[in-house]
Amino acid sequence: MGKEELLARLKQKFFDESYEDEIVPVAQEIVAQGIDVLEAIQAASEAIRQVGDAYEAGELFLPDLMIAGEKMKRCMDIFRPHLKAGAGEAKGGKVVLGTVSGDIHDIGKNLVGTMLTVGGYELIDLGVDVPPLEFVTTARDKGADVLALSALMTASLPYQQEVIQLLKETGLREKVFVIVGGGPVTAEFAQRIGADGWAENAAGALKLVDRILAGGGKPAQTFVAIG
Ligand code: B12
Repeated sequence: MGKEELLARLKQKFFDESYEDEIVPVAQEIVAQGIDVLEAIQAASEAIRQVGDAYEAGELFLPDLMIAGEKMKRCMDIFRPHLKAGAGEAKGGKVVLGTVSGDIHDIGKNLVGTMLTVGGYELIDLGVDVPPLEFVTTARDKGADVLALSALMTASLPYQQEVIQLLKETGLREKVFVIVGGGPVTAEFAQRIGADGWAENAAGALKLVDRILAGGGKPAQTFVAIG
């Protein structure tokens, strides 16, 4: 089976009424054929977003969303070690990452974390549903260079702004860069709430941290968007 056909089959698995484990052989075959796992992750991400669209349109239901999430995790378990194969040198920057309050989506966040780790950064992952104060105190206590905030729902977006506000109120805004991302987060929104940068996907998040940390003084002199 060729690359295009395999990637199409992977995407199709997100819509099949199949158990989550049934996607595993397809993902394994992709790895066995030496296909770039980043391309496969992108294909799976597109598929899971389409599942989200179908859910929003009332064509699929919450259990479908949950199974799709499990399928994505199975894929990532198989693809992740092959991202590590291209691991870079340790870069010395420390990133605190998490999904903001009220939001338990972690697939995209974990992907961002994987790319940053592969890219040589030290990662502190606070998990999901992280209150603004926890981001701020961890950044302070661990001496983080970058705070990376993920939000997947419109209802959780305001918490990204709240973290930045809290950093200002506690006099820590000049000590740490803030980058934001996630489905509903646009570059315009990121700039408006006073973040230092935004990226559309996990590969972009790594480029973003590279660019921001190379720039020197905190907060970044210019807002950086990687779309
Ligand atoms: C899978 C999924 C779930 C799974 C989550 C499993 C998990 N462990 O994460 C489950 C079933 C648990 C779930 C629950 C819910 N979900 Co949901 N879910 C999704 C779905 C289908 C896919 C999300 C995903 O994993 N995408 C794939 C990853 C790879 O992409 P990503 O997350 O966007 O991340 C990439 C970029 O955004 C970026 N990025 C992400 N974070 C960051 C951070 C930084 C700093 C940077 C730079 C970049 C960056 O890089 C990532 C990698 O490339 C989306 C649909 C969608 N369009 O996103 C809905 C969606 C997000 N969910 C939605 C909803 C409504 C819910 C529920 C409220 C449903 C319910 N009635 O209970 C609950 C919410 C629970 C809660 N309190 O959080 C809505 C949100 C609508 C809105 N705009 O507010 C969506 C958009 C579906 C829809 N179209 O209606 N969900």
